[in-house]
Amino acid sequence: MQSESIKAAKNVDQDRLWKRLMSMAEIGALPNGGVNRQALSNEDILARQRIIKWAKDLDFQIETDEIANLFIRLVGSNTSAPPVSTGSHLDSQPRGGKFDGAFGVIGGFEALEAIRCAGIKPESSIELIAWTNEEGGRFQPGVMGSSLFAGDISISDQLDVKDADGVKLKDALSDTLASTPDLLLRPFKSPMKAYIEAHIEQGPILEETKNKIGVVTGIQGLYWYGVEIIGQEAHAGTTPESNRHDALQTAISIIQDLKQLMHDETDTVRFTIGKFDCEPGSPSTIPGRVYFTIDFRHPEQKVIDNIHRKITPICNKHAGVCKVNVSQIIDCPPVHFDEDIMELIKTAASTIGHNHLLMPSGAGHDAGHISKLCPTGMIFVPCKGGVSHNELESSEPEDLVSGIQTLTACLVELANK
Ligand code: HGY
Ligand code: MN
Ligand code: MN
Repeated sequence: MQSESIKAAKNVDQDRLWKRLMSMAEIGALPNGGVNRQALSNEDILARQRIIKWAKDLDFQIETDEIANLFIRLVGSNTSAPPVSTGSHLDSQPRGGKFDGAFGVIGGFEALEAIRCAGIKPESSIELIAWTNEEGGRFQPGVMGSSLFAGDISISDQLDVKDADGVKLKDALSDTLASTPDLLLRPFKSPMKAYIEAHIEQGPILEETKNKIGVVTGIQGLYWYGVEIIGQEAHAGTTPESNRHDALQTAISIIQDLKQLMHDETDTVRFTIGKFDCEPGSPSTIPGRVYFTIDFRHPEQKVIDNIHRKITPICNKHAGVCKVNVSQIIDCPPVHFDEDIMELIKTAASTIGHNHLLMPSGAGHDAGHISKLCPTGMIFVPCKGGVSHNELESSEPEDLVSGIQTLTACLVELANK
């Protein structure tokens, strides 16, 4: 590893990193210590404006694109070479933690500042990206900004998606873009030399094995579906069973059958029904409409395919007098990260003195889509008890800084290669 890479890593400042993370956590702060900073919301806009101000203070170059992904660049000596990139997301779950996504964005920003403080002008530029709508809590699908950037989905299919209040994505998006009027727009799929994302593990393995750094081998397959059941609203007191088109009872039969399908002795399948709407939601009206999401994950494509092909038939089997519509929202096959990038992360961690562990990611990440465009990897750091997507999510400053030291060394090594 070049001395410049290590010199840059040594300039990573733990207090500066922590202060910026806590400053970002003020935006959308919740009473129990978490954040609600959902995609393209006012809180998301404030978060973008805050990091843009920090970037302008350091003369970094800033650009955006038509889904409001944010690009913050430390310009290298060879401005025509594609940048080495890092990034993650600023949007959160409705009751998310301070570190999911924000650590990778603020940590990437710290890497740029540390390189600048070290007086290093890398050969290729080094770029931080804040991807729009990774979580997909407000507007489905998730990993929207990175999948649009990678060309895996088209923006025209997203613009009319509505949130729970009926706000269309295109309206929230135009407000967000209007909040950064002076930024140049760049096209999707702009070239990248390599991409490394830093993220909290969101699981207990690093903490349990007392490792500082997770060298991520890949991401398990992640599939989302939306199931809509249309029955008929009717009076709870006067409608006999034989006349009921009860959307909720149909949903219950479907979900019980899905639970059977997803049952796995090895406890490897991850099956979640996270969003469940039942209308009109009044005690004495028979539910006329139910909408719920299916999130299932597994590391092996053949298991995924076997489950995937059975989901719609199960839903149709229980439809009865109701109408059932099944739509696929996300289909992210398992991802394997670049071997050379993994080797580089291992070398950087060892050289700096952080023990490390090769491990897969149970959570989905923007790096999954970016891995189709360039050599990609991820760096994990421990989080307390592996708790995430929960206000109690927490991580130690010493662990966070170890991850960013490792990231910084990798970015400079790649930029000077
Ligand atoms: O759902 C996920 O895996 C990611 O944390 N959004
Ligand atoms: Mn995340
Ligand atoms: Mn998340």
